[in-house]
Amino acid sequence: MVVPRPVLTQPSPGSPFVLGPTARISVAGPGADAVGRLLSEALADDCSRDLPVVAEPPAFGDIAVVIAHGEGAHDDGSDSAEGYTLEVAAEGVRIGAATPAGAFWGVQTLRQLLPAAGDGDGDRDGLTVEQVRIHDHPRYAYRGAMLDVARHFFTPAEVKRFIDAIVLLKVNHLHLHLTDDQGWRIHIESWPELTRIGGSTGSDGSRGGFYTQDEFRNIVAYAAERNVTVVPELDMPGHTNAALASYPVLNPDGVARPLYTGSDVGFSTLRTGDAVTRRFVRDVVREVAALTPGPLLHLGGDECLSTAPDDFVAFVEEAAHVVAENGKTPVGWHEMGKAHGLPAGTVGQYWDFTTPRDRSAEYAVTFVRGGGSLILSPSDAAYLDIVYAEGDPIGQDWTGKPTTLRDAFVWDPARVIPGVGDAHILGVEAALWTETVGTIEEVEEMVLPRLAAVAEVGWSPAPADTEPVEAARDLDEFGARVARLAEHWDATGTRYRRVPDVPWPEPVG
Ligand code: TNX
Repeated sequence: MVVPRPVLTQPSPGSPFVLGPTARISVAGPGADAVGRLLSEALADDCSRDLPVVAEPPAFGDIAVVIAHGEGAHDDGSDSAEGYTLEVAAEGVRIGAATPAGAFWGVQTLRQLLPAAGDGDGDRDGLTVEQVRIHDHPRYAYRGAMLDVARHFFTPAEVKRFIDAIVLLKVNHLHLHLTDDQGWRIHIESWPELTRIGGSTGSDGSRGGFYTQDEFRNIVAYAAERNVTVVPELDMPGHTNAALASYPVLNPDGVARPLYTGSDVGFSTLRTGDAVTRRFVRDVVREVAALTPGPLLHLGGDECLSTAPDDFVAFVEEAAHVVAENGKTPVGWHEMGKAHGLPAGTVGQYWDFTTPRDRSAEYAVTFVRGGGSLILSPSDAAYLDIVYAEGDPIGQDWTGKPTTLRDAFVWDPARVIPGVGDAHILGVEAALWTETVGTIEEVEEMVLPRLAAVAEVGWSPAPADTEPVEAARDLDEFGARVARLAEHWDATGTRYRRVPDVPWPEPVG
């Protein structure tokens, strides 16, 4: 009963494992101690248990976390970077992995197998897990969730809460959409007005805010401890009204724009081809690259309806080279594939529908031709700001129809863009845009449970080539597993939407 569904689950008969009062977490191998401590914290949240972490061999009833070569769960005995094995027996639980990342995902699986029991009023003696042997590793190296902190700002504490929610689903990238028309959210020492002015408000006149560089580093570190890589996005040359309001010189006519709190897109553009704009791009990319240990830096490039087509191509090519010169791999929304002079290896993020329209597939293929790969975020499946149902008070409906749990679940990344299979797909990402989403509770309710579906699409094995995707993804079976997740969401006070198609547990409280 795990989400995402593991590669191999072999239940066996026999007495279950009981998490008894003297249970400990026994750790061995490089990095196991930190993973053990995260497991201990998680069990405190999930089921109000306080397990000590010890660097001693496991005794009867303990949970062992072992990190060593050969534990990485590949069928041929080689190590998968994020793979793990989980063995549950009456004597104890053993999580084996070749890396801390793999062990951490094994921990998430164990959390899901254990019954969650809220604030200590649950049945503490009844924490049992049936015997099972799980072998697991991801289909894609990149499973992402995007949070738009530009439209509505979310504090560092709220972003951490979001990270806590995504890791339970083995999502390993947090894409932060840091800049847009409505706000600039990362402090830039060399251009301080970006946050002083451009960070002062947000969609619907909301509170505004920004991360200092220390706060941003702290978010990155919190994520890294949990095997989540932060992908910062500086969206340009469109979606830049907040920057244009902060510095007159960045505007095509040299006149500062007023701050913007509405929901239109496509109306703003930097003054492309200008020396000051070039310096601006070099400065913001350099500072953000320096704050980012991860390999990817996202330049946006979407919906640049106010930039002349030739200027757009010249601008994104130059900006992407600046990213590469700063040691990062550029990422761009698929429109950036209009440019054929991007640095080799530039990653594209596809956001058109699961059935491509217009020229979106052609633009996406540009990245593959250039030696790069693709992240798939089809907006009719993976845009989690789209309403669940007609008439919802929160969410957008521009895709033409609501995105149900089924829509988020029943699609396959290798069947979206003709000619683009797994060899050219880096992974999948669910995106939460926040024009209409103002609080972290609303964020959670838009994301859960649909993120569980996208996470499973990104982690679990591909359907057989011959199998229609509708047959491969059994919504009833998935819904039963999602219902178990709700126990964890209830126990940790995480909000979710009680969509149809899921046999939800009785509401608590
Ligand atoms: C499209 S798709 C956008 C965002 C909006 C979102 C709303 C893409 C890369 N950009 O600017 O927030 O739709 O659903």
